[in-house]
Amino acid sequence: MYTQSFSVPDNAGQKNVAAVPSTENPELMAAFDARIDADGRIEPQDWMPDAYRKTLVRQISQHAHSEIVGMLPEGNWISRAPSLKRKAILIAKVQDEGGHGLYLYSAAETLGTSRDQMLEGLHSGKAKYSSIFNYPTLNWADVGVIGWLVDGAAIMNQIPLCRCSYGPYSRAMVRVCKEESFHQRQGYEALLVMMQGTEAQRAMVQDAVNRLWWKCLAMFGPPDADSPNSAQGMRWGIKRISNDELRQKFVDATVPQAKVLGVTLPDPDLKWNEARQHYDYGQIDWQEFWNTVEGNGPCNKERLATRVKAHNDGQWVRDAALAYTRKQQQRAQKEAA
Ligand code: BYC
Repeated sequence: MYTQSFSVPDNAGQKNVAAVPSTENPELMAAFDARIDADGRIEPQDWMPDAYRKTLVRQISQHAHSEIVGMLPEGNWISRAPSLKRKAILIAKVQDEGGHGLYLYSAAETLGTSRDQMLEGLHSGKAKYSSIFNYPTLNWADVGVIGWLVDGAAIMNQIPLCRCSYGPYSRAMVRVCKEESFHQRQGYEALLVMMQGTEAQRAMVQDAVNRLWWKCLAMFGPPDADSPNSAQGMRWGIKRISNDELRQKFVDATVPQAKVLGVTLPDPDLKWNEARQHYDYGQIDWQEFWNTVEGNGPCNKERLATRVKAHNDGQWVRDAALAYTRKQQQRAQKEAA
């Protein structure tokens, strides 16, 4: 449904933002700007302005946190999956999300920020993670809808990141997108099966779509006009397509999928606009979005408490691994002496 071939022009969005005036070394800055303008890649050993480094650490670590916290709403359903097949698929998917978090933390570490610093940001509530994971998963159809719509929105946003100017992030995203594509398909297939089932199953699917549709549209971030980071992110080739353009692409791709599935998207204003060659859609509740991003959504506290507990419960594993490494080093030193 979404593929790696999703086409992104080389310099989409970069042209209309001037380079930031900088107090950094002008020669290094000029070389950096020239590489960005030529759509080159920046690697960890390359010089980069502090603000570029900070933006990347912010975005990549938040992305990593989203993958890790994103394991929780679906993880809740592993023990209640309706069949062995669905359980095996769900375990594999949730495990993939954990893997995505690890690649992304590793990519962010190449920028000089430690995993401990990033986790401290998450656990103290300072760092953000995707708003979508602060809503409950009330029935089995939610798991299918997360695959279809949440992973679908994630792929739409993440395929352009495979062309991000920072090498380690862009390379991590290639594998992440391939796996997200499987996640999206498994969710859609699970829903297709439910829609061919009983009236009660069809009602569950519709209920899940009704609850999650608007939250998925908000995943793309605030409207372009209210997005403080977009212009600079585009200029630096981190973001390639704006929040609103990606949201529109997602709506356009999803409407025909909803028709095939036989569900209604809960938006009376959703209709094809012949002049724009896009679907028009209604107003997103941005106040509700910001309230959730600021920590006051229905599950924010529960999600963070679960993550902090898992981290604390795993302390003995980290202690044991460090003790083992120390023992190995001491043995090597003794042998060398
Ligand atoms: N939720 O200026 P803007 C997944 C924040 S996980 C929370 O537009 P930017 C999956 C934003 O951070 C998918 N916060 O920012 C896993 C910024 O605050 P700060 C996660 C949001 O960075 C498991 C402020 O609002 N994907 O796929 O230019 C199971 C202003 O926004 C959100 C990624 O993380 C939000 N929805 O653009 C299933 C992709 N939106 O940082 C699936 C990588 C915005 O200034 N990230 N904010 O304090 C990105 O592409 C960009 O960071 C965003 C935001 C498009 C999200």
